[in-house]
Amino acid sequence: MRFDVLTIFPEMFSANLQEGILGRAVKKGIVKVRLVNIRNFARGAHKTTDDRPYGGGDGMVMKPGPIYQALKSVDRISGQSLVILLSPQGQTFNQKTAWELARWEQIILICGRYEGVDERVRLTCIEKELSIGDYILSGGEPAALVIMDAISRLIPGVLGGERSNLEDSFEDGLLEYPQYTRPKVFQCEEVPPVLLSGDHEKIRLWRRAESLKRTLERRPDLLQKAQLTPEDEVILAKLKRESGPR
Ligand code: 4GX
Repeated sequence: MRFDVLTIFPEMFSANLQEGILGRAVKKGIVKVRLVNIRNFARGAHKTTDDRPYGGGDGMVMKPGPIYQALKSVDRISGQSLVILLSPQGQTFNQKTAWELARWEQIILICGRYEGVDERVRLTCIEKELSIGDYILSGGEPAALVIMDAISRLIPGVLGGERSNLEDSFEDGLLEYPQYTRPKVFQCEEVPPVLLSGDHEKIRLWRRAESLKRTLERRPDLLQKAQLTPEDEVILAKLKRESGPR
């Protein structure tokens, strides 16, 4: 997977691209990230990337020229690259979107600042517009990092000894069960005895029930789309009887 990130703040990416799972994937060369500074494609002595909006009003708008030229400087893998604009007006990014995007060989992410980008960038350059959620960021950079992180985890070889994607929250549409490690007692709270029992089938059932319980309590909306087995339905019916009516 190759990411080309167009930004006026390339320095915002260094720590995230050097540390953790994403950092390791970059070091291994499984994920390649090229940062393109939009300012390098701005003209004039001041190298301005923004300007006042036609029609008046507060704030500034990113000029189309520098973004267009920056995009032209990126060599695209033909038929296998997708240009994405990060913006609150995009389709909301989720795990399903991450799997869809993981199939592309090259993803070009455009990070806007200020009040946004000139509409003609959208019209002529953008193939997909994504939002990472309903809140306002100061720029698309954190959103680009979120998207690169979520996609990279799905590329074969990126998760080494770590747990597989299939075990992860959301991959079966449910929230994760609670995790415990040593010590056995912490702040008077004990580890559930089942986890010390060594009975792997009992542990599996307990964890599944906890996942279903959490999802029912915190994100009942997820249960509509979750992949539930007949065993899950039995557990869920019991949980609903215990908590539900009253
Ligand atoms: N998920 N922002 C982008 C400027 C902007 C506006 C419109 C392009 C078009 C955001 C989000 C987000 C704030 C990043 C506005 N650029 N991006 N910026 N939520 O809030 O992705």
